[in-house]
Amino acid sequence: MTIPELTDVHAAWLPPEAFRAIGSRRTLVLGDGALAGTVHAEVAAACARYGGTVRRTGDGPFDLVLALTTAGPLPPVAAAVMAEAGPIGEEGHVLARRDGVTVVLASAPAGLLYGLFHLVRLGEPAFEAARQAERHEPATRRRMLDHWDNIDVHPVMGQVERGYAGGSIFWRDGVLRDDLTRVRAYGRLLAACGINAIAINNVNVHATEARLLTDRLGEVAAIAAELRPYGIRVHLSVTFAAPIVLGGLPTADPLDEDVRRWWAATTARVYETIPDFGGYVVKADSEGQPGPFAYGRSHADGAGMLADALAPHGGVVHWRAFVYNHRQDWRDRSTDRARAAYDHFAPLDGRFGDNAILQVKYGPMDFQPREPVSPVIAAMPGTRLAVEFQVTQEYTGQQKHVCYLAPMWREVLGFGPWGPEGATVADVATEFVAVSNVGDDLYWTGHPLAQANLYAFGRLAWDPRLDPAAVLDEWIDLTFAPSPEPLRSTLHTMMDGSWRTYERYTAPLGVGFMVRPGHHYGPDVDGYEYTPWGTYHFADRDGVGVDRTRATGTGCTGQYPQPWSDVYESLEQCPDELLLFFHHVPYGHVLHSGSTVVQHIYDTHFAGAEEVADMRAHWDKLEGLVDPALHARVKELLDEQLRCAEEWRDQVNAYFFRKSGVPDARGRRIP
Ligand code: GCW
Repeated sequence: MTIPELTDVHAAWLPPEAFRAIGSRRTLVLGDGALAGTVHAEVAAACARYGGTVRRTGDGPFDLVLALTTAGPLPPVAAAVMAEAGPIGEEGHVLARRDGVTVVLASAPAGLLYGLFHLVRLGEPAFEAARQAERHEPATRRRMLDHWDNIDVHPVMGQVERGYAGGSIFWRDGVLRDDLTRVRAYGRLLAACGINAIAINNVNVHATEARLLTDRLGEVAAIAAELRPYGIRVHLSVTFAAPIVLGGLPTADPLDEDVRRWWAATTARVYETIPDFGGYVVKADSEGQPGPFAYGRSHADGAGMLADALAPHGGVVHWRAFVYNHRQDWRDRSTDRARAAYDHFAPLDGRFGDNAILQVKYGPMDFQPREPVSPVIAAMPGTRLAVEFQVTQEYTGQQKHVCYLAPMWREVLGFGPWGPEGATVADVATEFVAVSNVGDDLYWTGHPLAQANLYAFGRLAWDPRLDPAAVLDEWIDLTFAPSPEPLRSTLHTMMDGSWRTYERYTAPLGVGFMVRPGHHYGPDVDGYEYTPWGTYHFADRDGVGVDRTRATGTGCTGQYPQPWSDVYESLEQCPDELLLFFHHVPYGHVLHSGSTVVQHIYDTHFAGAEEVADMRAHWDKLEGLVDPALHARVKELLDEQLRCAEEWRDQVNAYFFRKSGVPDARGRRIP
């Protein structure tokens, strides 16, 4: 196998330098099969560069042994580690160092691959002090990315819906790319942060892309072939109307026998072509996509039909819970979009089969920089849940702004406790999914620093307890290896708090949106206020916020388990950062912080824009320490981030000053 080694900026968190420690050692790779072959090829490529050696049999001396426990006979040092380690899960590995040899053991090939990348992350220290056997296992079986790529260029959305990094890495000019080297390199990057599944096309399935399921299946197979050596399975977004649009049937009713037969036969053909195919992703009855409601059927019926078609082949269906009325009347104060997913899905708990996974966005609205956790996550103990995050920065600066999202995701994953067992989101989720942020851009993600979000998502999906600040340092150390000071600490300072900075200069106190309609970039406080989309802030001359209480509002607080149901209901207990998500309050309302709502708005907006100016000043100091083209790209983007943050600051502050008539207590200029 050839390793798609990309150099410099293309290499993201796997630059050649990251392999120096391994590549300068004497290594034994023991084990058969394709993924063990990948491990061998990776080590061989590193050795070719750094002077080490790699063998697949024979006696030592070795500095590193990477072995499958089934490969036997193991060298004595590895056998000793194995005796100590006990059983190892399918994707896990055990790492130890004794008698001057570093040993990585796995019971299955994927574990060996993840063990290799663990060594890459550790670098030189993996070959220094002795180590007791440490076991590393992923928290969940599937760690998945959803691409919103189209084959064709959509007139409004472009080729990648909500994509900010150029065109698709899979398709170009309406056909599969001839050269899929970058797809292989992408798989390599993903494996190195723990991802093992991707859905390759948009959940809004248009006519051309629908055909990936049938006559264009060969393209899916070609992509799967590139990703397979890195342990990644391919999934496909399908349209619920496929039996009609592809099969020529008069209906897509999930209880209709012909429809069920069509899905069974079509799915069987998919598995004949791609035996390790992962399964389907479905957005149904959402934002205009077809679904079971048209036939008077439930979403459990719809998901069940696809789960049944996939079950004989070991596949799964990811069924999205993002179902709400996007044509609501803004005058109707009783309809609350935040309630919709719970209202639709909680009553169906227990009705999704074992291979149906309900995919729930982390918040009840839509990927805002600050939302409470979706109440669906706590409400469906009898259902397998995937929590969906958005790595692509639709609402968080569109990869023009530095916004390191892992601290937000970590808060969501650790949210709780609720119930007698004190559960958290990470405890109840079966898996984690995120919308990808890559495209054919030179740096993969448009903003070079946005690579950190992709990396961090993979790492948190592997281990939701990781500290986002430590993950950030890992990413910096790999990407900018050997990351000398002041590069390392400056990047850390710029990025670690950047999500909170973004929150400060955009919509205040959890109220959300206030973005320009359609493309969602930049401020427009009333942009969505009188629209059918269900995303309102209800500001008037006296106050702002959405009353979602049981006492006087939409009752959304009642969807939460205790203690959160009461915490959110109570004006006194509701955390400041979510105040306007749950309550409508006067501008003079005093927050826990001691500030009034309106003064908080002014203060945070001035502070947020200032923090961006600081970020830019930090970056200027790194000139000469990073690749000049990369430096220039980030510098240009920071100029835009500052321009945009000032625009947000001035629009939001002016809006609330004009509504409330309350001057800034510190007398700063509000336009
Ligand atoms: O956030 C919204 C986006 C849509 C997207 C939708 C979804 C793919 O604005 O572009 O459609 O969410 O998650 O389905």
